[in-house]
Amino acid sequence: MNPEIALRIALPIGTTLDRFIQQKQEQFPFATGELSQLLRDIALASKIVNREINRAGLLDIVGSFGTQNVQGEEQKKLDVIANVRFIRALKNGREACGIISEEEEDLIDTGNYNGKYVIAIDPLDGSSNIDVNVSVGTIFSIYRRRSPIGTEVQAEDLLQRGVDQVAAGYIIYGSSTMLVYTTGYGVNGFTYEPSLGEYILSHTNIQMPEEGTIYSCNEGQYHEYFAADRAYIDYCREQKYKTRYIGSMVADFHRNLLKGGIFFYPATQSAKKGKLRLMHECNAMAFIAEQAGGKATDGKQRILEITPTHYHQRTPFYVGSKKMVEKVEQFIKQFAQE
Ligand code: AHM
Ligand code: MG
Repeated sequence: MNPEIALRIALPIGTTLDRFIQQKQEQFPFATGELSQLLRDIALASKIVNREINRAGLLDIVGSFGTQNVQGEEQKKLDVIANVRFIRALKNGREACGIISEEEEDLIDTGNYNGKYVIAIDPLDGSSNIDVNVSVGTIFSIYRRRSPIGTEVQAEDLLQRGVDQVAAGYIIYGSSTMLVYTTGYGVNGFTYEPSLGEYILSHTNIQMPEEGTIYSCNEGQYHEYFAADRAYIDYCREQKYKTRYIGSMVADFHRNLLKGGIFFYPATQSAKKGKLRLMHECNAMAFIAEQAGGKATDGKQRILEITPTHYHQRTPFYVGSKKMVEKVEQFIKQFAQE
């Protein structure tokens, strides 16, 4: 037999995401399967979005949709497509009673009053990169609802702190497509195998290096940043760290998660709360970072302990290797005292 074929047959395909979720569920005696189903619904929607992204150049789906989202930002056609796909999958899956999306102003009542969970989602993060074939992502957080099962979803169901997430994850549509998630018991990554239509376990129990040499921020904003952030950037330059900034947080975060590094989007002179959304973007990344041994703060406070007051709340965000985040916090503390 051709040795290459023999090798291919000999190698097992590996654990599929479905099988992995099922195995994990079996470890919890009282788990009833709803959370597992929810994760499967998200994975299914991501496969459809992945297909659309892969064909983006061939279809008339690059460019602007001609509308703005709730933050007044231009919506790309793929933003709208991804939003529809995820919301539809979550509604049809029947496990989520409410959803907040970065693309929608209000809380979406799915009508699934018996659903135990609520979701915060950024359906397509970094979408300004889509027209130029650069990686984009989806970010999601899952919470247990607070209002009684069988009733309408309430704002209080969503306005929970990040520490209350029961699961969070992201999908990176990159050189390969990966789904990375945590349920609070470590972080695992699955790579999409397009010919099988399956996510296969490829990165088990991901650990973020404690220290790193990559810093990711929009350095073009240097003069817009406050003194502490500028001083930290100066420090990174002195250390001869590598600067890497894709402009898609999921991609920047994913690289730093695997290689070690820090991503930050601080407050600026004109945007005192920064740009990134606590509920749709930062909480999920903070949960994953902490589960992988990393750290996430707004410069002063742990991201996961911030109590949100509105769905589209923004926050300065520093996330990555523990020691790097601690270093930037030192600068922030020092400059606050001066
Ligand atoms: P988006 O959700 O509208 O795509 O914005 C979030 C993105 C992040 O992925 C990325 O890190 C950041 O915006 C880039 O912003 P900037 O161009 O200001 O550096
Ligand atoms: Mg976003």
